[in-house]
Amino acid sequence: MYFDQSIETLPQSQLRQLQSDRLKKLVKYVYERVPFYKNKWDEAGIHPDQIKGIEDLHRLPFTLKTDLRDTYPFGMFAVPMDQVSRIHCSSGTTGKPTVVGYTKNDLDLFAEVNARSLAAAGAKPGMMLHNAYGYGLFTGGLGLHAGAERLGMNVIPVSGGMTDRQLMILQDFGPEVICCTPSYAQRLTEEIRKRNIPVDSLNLKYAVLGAEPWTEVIRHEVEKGLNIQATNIYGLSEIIGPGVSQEAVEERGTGSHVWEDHFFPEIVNPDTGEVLPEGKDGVLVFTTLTKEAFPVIRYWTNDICSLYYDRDSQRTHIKMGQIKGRADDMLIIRGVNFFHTQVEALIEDIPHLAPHYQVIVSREGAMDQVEIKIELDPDYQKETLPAISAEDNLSNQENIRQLTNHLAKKIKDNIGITMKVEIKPGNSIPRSEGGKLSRVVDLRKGK
Ligand code: DLL
Repeated sequence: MYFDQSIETLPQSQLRQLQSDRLKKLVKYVYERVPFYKNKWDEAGIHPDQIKGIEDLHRLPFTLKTDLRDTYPFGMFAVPMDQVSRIHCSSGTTGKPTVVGYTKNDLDLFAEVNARSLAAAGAKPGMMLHNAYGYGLFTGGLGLHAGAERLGMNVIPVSGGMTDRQLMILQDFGPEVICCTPSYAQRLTEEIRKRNIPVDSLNLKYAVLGAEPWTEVIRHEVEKGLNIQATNIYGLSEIIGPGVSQEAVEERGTGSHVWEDHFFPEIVNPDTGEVLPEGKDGVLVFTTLTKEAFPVIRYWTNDICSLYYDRDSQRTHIKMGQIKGRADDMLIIRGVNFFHTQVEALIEDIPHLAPHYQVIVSREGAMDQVEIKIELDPDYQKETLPAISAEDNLSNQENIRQLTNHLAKKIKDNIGITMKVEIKPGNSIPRSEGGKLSRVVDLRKGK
């Protein structure tokens, strides 16, 4: 379903014109209002008058996370503080956060793009949304909340955590739609199974999952376990929060439409910054075309993915593939680059493993070592492997040994790195407590 059919299906030539008109206004706006841009562009010898349309965007310098840090907390704001209606922060566990601001119009836009996203995910006016994204400085809770209200839904502002209460609400209130991180959807799926809650007793139909990387493996697990259709929502605080792009429910697995009338995406080569063509993997870069309080020009997200036009889709907006990971989370092991999502994707057709895993990186001498700890599928464990322990009978140990070797070989063949694999019993790997789950533990000193 569309929230705004005319804009979501706008012919690409008209979309381009709209983007060009918006960009021309934007470059003047930030040049006059944000000293950071004026200084940087003056230094680079580029003036807003030289930007005649969206095709000139590549001439402008990138904006980096460090630029936002250097101007902490409000140095990148383009309006005086009395015109700022709200502040959010980017997630991040160490150091100072990145602070972002919204005018009244920005909040309106935030609601609109999230309403579009929810509608594309299957939600309809009158449906109830169980919103399990965190409320607070994190943009997830309030962003989807506003979107749901704009669409005409009834929102339950559950926020993250307190799983018992979440399960009670899911059973008693009967929401049709849930939004949360994919790892928390896994957690709920697992709790529902463990507590023998019949999935038919829930009324859920759709899940809108994002804020961390995930693959088809988790989609299959939660779709099956909750009897729903799950789509991807992507966004980041620096651009607006959730609602930068969204997968359409009928096109699951083919990428997420970027709402490019407001957020113009580019994919660039991580080393040279050169703009890459459709379909190539690189760093995702965004320019906000309509934001007032915190506009950003060519913001280097550090997220790695590709962009392409899906000519089979009714929606004309460009699609981005699933995020493989963040460039700064990319592990380089003995000269080979990899993201934890690559390991996750490999267990797709190994039926006895569950997508609960951890990647542990350590250094022995001069060598980096990677260990994958992954859990057995609980059903498999119950039926054929009552316990995995030293006292286990040999055939069980032999099963596990074969499974371990199989996964290690698959990893070596597909990723090109020898990793140690350890298969663990159920419930031994940390679960999401409600928010983003970190699946990589890097024990290397000073990295
Ligand atoms: O995570 C905004 C959000 C909230 C998105 C709710 C979706 C749903 P930040 O905390 O600023 O904002 O973190 C942004 O999270 O640069 C990506 O690395 C990652 N990320 C967000 N969505 C996805 C996704 C929110 N669907 C950072 N897939 C981004 C993979 C994602 N990674």
